[in-house]
Amino acid sequence: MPHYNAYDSFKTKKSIEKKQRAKEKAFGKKNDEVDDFITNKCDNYGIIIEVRYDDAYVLLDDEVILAKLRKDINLVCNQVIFPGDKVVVLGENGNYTITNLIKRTSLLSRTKKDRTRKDDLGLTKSFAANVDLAVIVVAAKEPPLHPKFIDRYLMILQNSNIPAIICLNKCDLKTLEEDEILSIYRDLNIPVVETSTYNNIGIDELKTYLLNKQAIFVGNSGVGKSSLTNAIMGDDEIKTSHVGEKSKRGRHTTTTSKYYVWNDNSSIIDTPGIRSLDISSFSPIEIQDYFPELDNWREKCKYNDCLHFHEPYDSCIVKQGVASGLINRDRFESYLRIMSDVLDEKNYDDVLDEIFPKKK
Ligand SMILES: Nc1nc2c(ncn2[C@@H]2O[C@H](COP(=O)(O)OP(=O)(O)OP(=O)(O)O)[C@@H](O)[C@H]2O)c(=O)[nH]1
Ligand SMILES: [Mg+2]
Ligand SMILES: [Zn+2]
Repeated sequence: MPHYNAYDSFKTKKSIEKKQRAKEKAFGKKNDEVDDFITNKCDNYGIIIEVRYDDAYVLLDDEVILAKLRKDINLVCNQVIFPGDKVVVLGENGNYTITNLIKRTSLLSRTKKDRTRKDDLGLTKSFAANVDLAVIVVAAKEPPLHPKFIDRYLMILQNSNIPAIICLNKCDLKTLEEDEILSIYRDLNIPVVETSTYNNIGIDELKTYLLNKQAIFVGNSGVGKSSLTNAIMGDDEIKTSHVGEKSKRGRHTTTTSKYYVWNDNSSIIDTPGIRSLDISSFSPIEIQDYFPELDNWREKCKYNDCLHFHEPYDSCIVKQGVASGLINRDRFESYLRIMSDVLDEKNYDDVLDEIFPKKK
């Protein structure tokens, strides 16, 4: 049993609130003091490559420099700026300061949940800014392909107005089973590229999607995001999570997001495998907007605010559609999982049992 200490929790909550207030101070529109940190436009800017605790690597005029955050911001660097951010930098000879942040077009975040706490305080952590295209990387096998990861990413990305494509890596291990799963997404008009970094399959096709974009690779640990980044960069500079036969130094799993330029105007942000995405801002009723295949069904449910969750089977046409096989079961299962997270209820299995009663 994890130890639960109410005082600790109170302290954490206070410190989170304090950080949140500081953040609002840094970014909130109403605050005049530091409002000038975010600027609308500047022609001479650097791009954040990697952020550490209290400084960041910045790509400035073809050179990589290390810079600190302006003192009056009063927050650590990795709470304020993220790879892909455009910043104004002042200084020279190894002494550089990030004075301004150019207004972002997008910001991707995940929730870092502390599961040992009963109150389950969700801390939001961002990992990339100004993304034009997201590549949801999945593997045919190792780890196994499951729609639930793809669906969550699609939701977050669509909500942030970031176009997404799916890259099925390790296609050298693909079987019919994976083809069936991928067809769900092809039917939804989401581009799917199949790659193998081992056999150099699909890399050129993937590049056509990435050209002239600031792209991000997202997906679970071990699917091959860093291997793909290597394949596109054309070198072996990035460590991948392969356990070397001789060295046995362990997995080189990526721990922080990092920005790579592979062509004049094209870049990739390689990210660590992320499990929990921040879906706390979604309301239960809007979840189904991200499952367009439910569109023609949901309006026929008895209640017009039907969540297809607690409502009785007889009143819910969506549940009946899943039972008859006309709505894909895997996708509906992902919908239920997301719904149970948003509602903070863990009983989505009961809903599946209701649709597919177990034979006695
Ligand atoms: N069979 C096969 N294995 C691959 C392929 N591409 C990468 N791998 C292997 O998959 C493992 C994980 O690759 P990484 O590139 O480190 O995966 P990652 O997504 O960056 O993982 P994290 O950094 O932990 O998020 C390594 O052992 C690679 O050699 C492929 O096309 N086919
Ligand atoms: Mg990696
Ligand atoms: Zn319904």
